[in-house]
Amino acid sequence: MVGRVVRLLAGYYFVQVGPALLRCRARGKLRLHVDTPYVGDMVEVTALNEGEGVVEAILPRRNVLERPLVANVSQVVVVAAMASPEPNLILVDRVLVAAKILGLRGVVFFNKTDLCQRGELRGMYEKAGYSVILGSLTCAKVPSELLDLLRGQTSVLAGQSGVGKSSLVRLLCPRSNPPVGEVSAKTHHGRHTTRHVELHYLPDYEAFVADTPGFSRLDLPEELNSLNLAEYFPEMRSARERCRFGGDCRHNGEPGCEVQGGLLPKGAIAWERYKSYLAFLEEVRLQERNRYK
Ligand SMILES: Nc1nc2c(ncn2[C@@H]2O[C@H](COP(=O)(O)OP(=O)(O)OP(=O)(O)O)[C@@H](O)[C@H]2O)c(=O)[nH]1
Ligand SMILES: [Mg+2]
Ligand SMILES: [Zn+2]
Repeated sequence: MVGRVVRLLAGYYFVQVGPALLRCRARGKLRLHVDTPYVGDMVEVTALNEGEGVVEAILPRRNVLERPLVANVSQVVVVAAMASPEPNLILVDRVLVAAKILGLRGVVFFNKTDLCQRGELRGMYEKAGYSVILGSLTCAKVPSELLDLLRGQTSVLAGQSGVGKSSLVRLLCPRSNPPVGEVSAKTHHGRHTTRHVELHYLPDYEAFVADTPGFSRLDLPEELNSLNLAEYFPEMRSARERCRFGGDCRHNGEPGCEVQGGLLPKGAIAWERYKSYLAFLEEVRLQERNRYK
């Protein structure tokens, strides 16, 4: 039968097969191959007795996320807080660009609306074509729109430390009990509490969710260059045909640029997003310069 690896622990692979969780060893011949199962892998298993089993084979992977190492991911849910910690929008945009390059759907969840309301953030990301949810987990309820977006998906939660990723997993999956950290009053950062990667199974939604440790920096993917960067900002794509220099326009001061002359003044692109774009453009240009030196 086929199941999904949800956790690696002490040399065992925990495999979800329907409602059952099997504790498995990998078949000897599998271990001799270079490939060992990853969290997220679909695997062929043989059940033994008492919740034990053997992993016989790994089915082909649709994709592999490297950090954290998870196979067969379908979407990234970027979690940010309205306050405590202050939302780092450039970091949100970095994660969205990285997700887009991997072909993953991006969702943005702004948590902690009990502390601060910034309604403009919704429009800013919706214009860019992303699903956006605003909510607060303090009421111990996961926003229903977020539940709808998780349904049937394998989602990786990503974002700064202290924004509420583990709190979300704990509400989604009360039995899993991931560590939830206190936000330090001094730095407004959560303590880095989440370390290993694990898929939490939500049977009611046929969904899997992975928590990840918070981070505050993320390198841009190497596939980016100054000419393809705008393709990963969905709201800028339409400019390509309209800029005077077409696909050669970097949307940064060129004459007849549709981004600066049309989309920005019309409000079709948010200034904050364009600021992220310019910051990434600068970074990518530096990389290009170093590469061709
Ligand atoms: N005010 C408020 N606090 C929240 C909300 N959601 C979570 N918190 C608190 O924020 C703190 C950090 O939450 P965590 O879930 O540990 O954050 P995390 O994103 O998992 O952090 P790392 O594991 O460090 O990456 C905890 O004290 C939570 O109780 C919310 O909606 N409002
Ligand atoms: Mg956490
Ligand atoms: Zn342009």
